[in-house]
Amino acid sequence: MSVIYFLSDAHLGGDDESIESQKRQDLVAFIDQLRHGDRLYLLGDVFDFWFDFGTPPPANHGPVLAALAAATDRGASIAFMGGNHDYWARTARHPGYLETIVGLELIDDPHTLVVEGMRLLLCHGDALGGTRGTYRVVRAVLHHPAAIFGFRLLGPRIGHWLAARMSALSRRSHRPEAQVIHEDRLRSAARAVLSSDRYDVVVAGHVHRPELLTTDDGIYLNLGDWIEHRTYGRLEGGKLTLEKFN
Ligand SMILES: [Mn+2]
Repeated sequence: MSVIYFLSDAHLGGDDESIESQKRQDLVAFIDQLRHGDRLYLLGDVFDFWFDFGTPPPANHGPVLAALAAATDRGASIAFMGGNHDYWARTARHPGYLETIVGLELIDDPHTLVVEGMRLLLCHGDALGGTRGTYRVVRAVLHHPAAIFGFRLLGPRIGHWLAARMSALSRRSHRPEAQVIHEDRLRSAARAVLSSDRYDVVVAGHVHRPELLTTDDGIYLNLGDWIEHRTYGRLEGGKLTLEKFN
């Protein structure tokens, strides 16, 4: 029987090599378990930065990309949703590397999935319930075709350098108090979606805190991350679980 998996927030390439090599190795082992007919939903920030410059991707992503390509070759299907760090899988008029070479299917955020009558809302989490304040503007700019076109012109060398600076800045601004606010906000947004009665399940990532919450209105699953927790979602026979890779 085929299984559906959900995973997000590995932030590949975002840490020191000592941490990265273990993250990669575990993720490759996880992907290698996918069988014909299985489906994997990558729900954002799998890469700490992904922008399709139309050139080969950074070499450190090689093992994971090869594992993903091998999985699609043996008949697993893999959907990729961009997060706030790796939204830019398609930066030109034509499909990019992840689609053409790796064989992933690009999906929008949010994405509706219906499995045996179960209605799931899949999202990364940074925009569920609407964006606010400065981030609303930043996200709109970063998703704008003109900005993407301009960034693509910078090329991979300058582009990756800039992205690494931005990523380091955003990491420094993650205070624990702010983290709890983000978690609460996302949970509230998910509960609002569930109470609307249009969905039975909301699956998100982004806040790096694994959580499986069952309410009268449905289920909220947060996938956690692949940095500290190595957690992922699993759906089989109508049963949704939060799993930990070991
Ligand atoms: Mn994120």
